[in-house]
Amino acid sequence: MPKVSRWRTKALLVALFLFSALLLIACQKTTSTPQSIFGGKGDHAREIQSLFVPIIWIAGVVFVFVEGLLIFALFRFRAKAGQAKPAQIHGNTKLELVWTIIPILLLAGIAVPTLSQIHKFAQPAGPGALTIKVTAHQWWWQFEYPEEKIVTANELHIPVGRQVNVLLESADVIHSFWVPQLAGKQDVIPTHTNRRVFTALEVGTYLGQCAEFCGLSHANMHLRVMAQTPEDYDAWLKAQQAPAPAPTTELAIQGKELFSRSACIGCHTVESVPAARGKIGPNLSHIGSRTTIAAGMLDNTPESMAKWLKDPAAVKPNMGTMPGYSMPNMNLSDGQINVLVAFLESLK
Ligand code: HEC
Ligand SMILES: [Cu+2]
Repeated sequence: MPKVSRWRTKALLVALFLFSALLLIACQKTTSTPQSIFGGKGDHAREIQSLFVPIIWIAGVVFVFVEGLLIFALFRFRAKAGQAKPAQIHGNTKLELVWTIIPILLLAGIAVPTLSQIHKFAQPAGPGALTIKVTAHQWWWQFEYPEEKIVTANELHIPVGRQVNVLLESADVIHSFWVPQLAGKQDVIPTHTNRRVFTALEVGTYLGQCAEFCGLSHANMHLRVMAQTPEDYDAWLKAQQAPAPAPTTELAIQGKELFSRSACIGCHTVESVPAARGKIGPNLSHIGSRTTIAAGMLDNTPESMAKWLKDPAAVKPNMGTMPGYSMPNMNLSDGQINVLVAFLESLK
């Protein structure tokens, strides 16, 4: 084979490989992509999709048309050996008008619905909305329900069909609140309250993620939204408002005793322990009722709770970069961890 055509074959193979890789990425099932923006289960996410789909079609048609013309011209009008200089053309008013007016129409067609959506979603929540104050921390989320008087972390419970009015604040740097299946991204900025108003339309657990790089454990700053039927939500709310049941097992009783006189209370609030009113870490009043710990990094099991207490930085890297704000390694013995885990898991 001549050198040039061998090189061409290789280039073609590489291009084919990249193209099929791209194509195959699209073959994932939506169940394995819980953070997909498609097939949204919230009003805001659906509205975004209803904008995205027509725009991607318009952009796709323009792309294929323009690239097609380009490739056609490249081959059709290629200079040939011995060819005379072709005719030189300067300006064509008709053509220029056409290729100015068509993009104006296309862009206007995109801008009008986009701007009206932006306006619509900037509106304050309607009456009867559930207000939740979200405070983003490096690297976890606090959820405060001011009217219901509860504080929890990392797992946001909301009733389906009721508008939620999420007020976003940051305790440190810029974060971004994003639950793709429910609503679009919203930046969370220190010293400023942002708002994201949306309604979950179907019962389910929706994964979210901080979407603005906020430090070295940014990728470990997950959240979950549990959209529940109004009845299930009310039951959850009642349980959160009530004090956690007093520990009954010997281990858990010892754990409560140890917790009450440890540094834990300087950083964590537990309603049933009067001395524990710390605000630096997540509120642990009902930590036993959460499905995950450490902002969604671990399932909430006694084993993973023990792992966390043994060395938080081994679970969530770079915790130690902010002494006083992140959970330190408390150098606990296995016995101490054992009783603390029993106590924490009893806080249903
Ligand atoms: C200097 C403050 C500080 C101290 C002391 C501290 N913690 Fe923490 N703790 C935190 C912070 C901050 C987090 C959140 C870390 C993250 O997820 O990024 C946390 C997270 C946790 C979590 C996971 C909570 C959740 O919602 O995922 C548990 C459980 C916990 N701490 C228990 C304890 C116990 C028990 C002690 C005492 C032995 C203790 N902490 C001492 C600051 C502290
Ligand atoms: Cu982040």
